[in-house]
Amino acid sequence: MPRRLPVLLLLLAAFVPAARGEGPSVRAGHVWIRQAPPGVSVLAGYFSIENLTDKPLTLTSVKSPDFGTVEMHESVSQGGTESMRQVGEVDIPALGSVEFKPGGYHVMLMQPKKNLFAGDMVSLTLAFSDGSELAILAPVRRDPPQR
Ligand SMILES: [Cu+2]
Repeated sequence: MPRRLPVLLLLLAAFVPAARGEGPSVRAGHVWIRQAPPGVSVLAGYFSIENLTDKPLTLTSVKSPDFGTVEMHESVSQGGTESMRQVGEVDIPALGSVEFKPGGYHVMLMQPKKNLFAGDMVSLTLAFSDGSELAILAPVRRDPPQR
């Protein structure tokens, strides 16, 4: 029954603005991506996320149009050995924040679609458990930004 489709689309259109009207639930800061050494096609990205709501939130995914795959990782040191593991999600406490930084949480940006150098900007989209998304622009840098 093809005549049903326009009605469904109208309903969806009516719902989307309502969901957006609640304002941002998160804020990002200290955003940067470390330029990869020559010959390395995996980059690490860092940022802090602040939960502006009074309810716990979960960061459920990070995506970028400039990379084939983006994973969330956590660096762990065990018995003097540094390693990292993939994490499916990261909790951000109510009115709290989480830091993605060297030696801790980071995003692993893999399968780059172009060469990226210091000064380039990468767009990232962070998705959260409340259905909200945050689009951020991350500068590629050789060194961490000054705090
Ligand atoms: Cu990693």
